[in-house]
Amino acid sequence: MTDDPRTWDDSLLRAALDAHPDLRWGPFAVIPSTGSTNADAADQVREGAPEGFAVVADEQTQGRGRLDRAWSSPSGAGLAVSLVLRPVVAESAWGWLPLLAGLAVVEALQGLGVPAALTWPNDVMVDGPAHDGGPGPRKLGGILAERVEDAVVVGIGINTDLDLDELPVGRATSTRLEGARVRREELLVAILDRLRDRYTTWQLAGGDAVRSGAADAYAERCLMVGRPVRASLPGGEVLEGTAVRIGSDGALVVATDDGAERAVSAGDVLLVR
Ligand code: BT5
Repeated sequence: MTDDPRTWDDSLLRAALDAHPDLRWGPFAVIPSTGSTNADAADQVREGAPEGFAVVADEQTQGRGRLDRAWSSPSGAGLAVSLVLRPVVAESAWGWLPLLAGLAVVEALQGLGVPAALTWPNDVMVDGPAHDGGPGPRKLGGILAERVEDAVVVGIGINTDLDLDELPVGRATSTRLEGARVRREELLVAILDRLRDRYTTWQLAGGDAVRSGAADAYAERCLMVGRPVRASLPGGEVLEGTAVRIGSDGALVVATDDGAERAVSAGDVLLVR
């Protein structure tokens, strides 16, 4: 075992997995460097990869964010993992998958002492101003869920050991900068543990996130609910109001000044201070 958190340690991963014999994730492909773990997992889906297959990389050279944005994954400084899911519930409910993943990540981080929270749809944040003094909240991680054939690839990126001078954008942060000592191998297993629980309960509820308890759990951890937000909608419209709740379909419900409620199911939403 190595003490250097930037050196991936398979024995730590194995020990963490052994401590959770019911986890039922895997097989795992752990690779030193790749373009994007989501792209790799998508290739594996096309080759018939089973539910639970996971690709983990120490470094990504072409990490992807949502809406064609880039995700920075310098070597050893973050967790980059993509999971293959083949849900058995109706496809109309699959929009919840990235939210379930975000919820599981936040629950795992909170369990490790990191004060993480969500902003809609699935940014993993820490409340408070940016390290450079600009507006927050600070971004610790993100989720990219992509449909590939009859599966969904859920990609999770979390900054663990990035230092101040390595932050890709002013609003970024890392578990280390938040004062927590988190090993990527253990964080991975903690996330897989929470995600298995949320995903199984959701499937047992037929994909109903309200009945499975995920919708309430998500809203409790969402920094936006009850606060003013500005949403940039796909057609170019900008909507301002107060986020009031998460809809049963996973949309963010925004109340505008005239008292009307609009469900935002796509686009970018920011907190307004
Ligand atoms: C996301 O996109 O937040 C989803 C990120 C998903 C990354 C994982 S890593 C494993 C898997 N394989 C992949 O190729 N991707 C997934 P989005 O909400 O679009 O945020 C992207 C924006 O966040 C960028 O435009 C930057 O402003 C900022 N950003 C980029 N890298 C960052 C980082 N490491 N930490 C914080 N912010 C970052």
